[in-house]
Amino acid sequence: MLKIWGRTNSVNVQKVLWCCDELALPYERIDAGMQFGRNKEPAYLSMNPNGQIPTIEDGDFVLWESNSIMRYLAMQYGASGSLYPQAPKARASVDRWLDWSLSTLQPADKPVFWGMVRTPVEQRDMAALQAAADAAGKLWLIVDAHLEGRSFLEGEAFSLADIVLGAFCRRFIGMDGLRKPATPQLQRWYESLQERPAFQRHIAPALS
Ligand SMILES: N[C@@H](CCC(=O)N[C@@H](CS)C(=O)NCC(=O)O)C(=O)O
Repeated sequence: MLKIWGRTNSVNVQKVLWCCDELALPYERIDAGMQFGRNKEPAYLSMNPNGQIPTIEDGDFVLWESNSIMRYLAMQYGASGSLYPQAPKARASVDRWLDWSLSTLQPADKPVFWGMVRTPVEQRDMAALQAAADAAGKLWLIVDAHLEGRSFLEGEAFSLADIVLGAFCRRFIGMDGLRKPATPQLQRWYESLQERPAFQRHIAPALS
């Protein structure tokens, strides 16, 4: 059975778990990272020299980088579905959101998430956090505009792009205490994601 290494409060692990559920793919998950350790041990480093989570083992095939893992799972176990479409333009359109999440969105999300969720209240620099939230908000306005007239990020079919951005959006829309721009299309899309059992199971739980 597919093995997934990583703690459930990591957004990059959550994306992979959500993907597995959309594919109805059974897996065994092993806690690793932060308080669980394991990811700096030699056995883990031999699978993933970055010492980061997630890592998967599918038989003797080992893979790290969450977006690459999702692409692999969708190709291997869901090739006929919409998660990772085969037509070049449709696939490239999904890919750009996956790349954008790594290059642009996650770096903007990280200071807000760590500051608001993993920093004690009395140590929070709220002015800096609001500035970081404003920078992230500008990115979400791009997504909001793109969603106009679309049910999902790439049209009428749910894809890996919705998983990746949906997991990060939970941290943006679902986080109180900071001012955010109005994003009506994003809100409408996010509400549709909240109806999905995999979202409720892996993404909705409290941020930690
Ligand atoms: N680009 C990598 C990033 C992996 C990453 O940053 N993982 C974090 C958790 S989200 C990690 O391993 N943190 C160290 C730890 O949990 O001990 C991916 O998408 O898989």
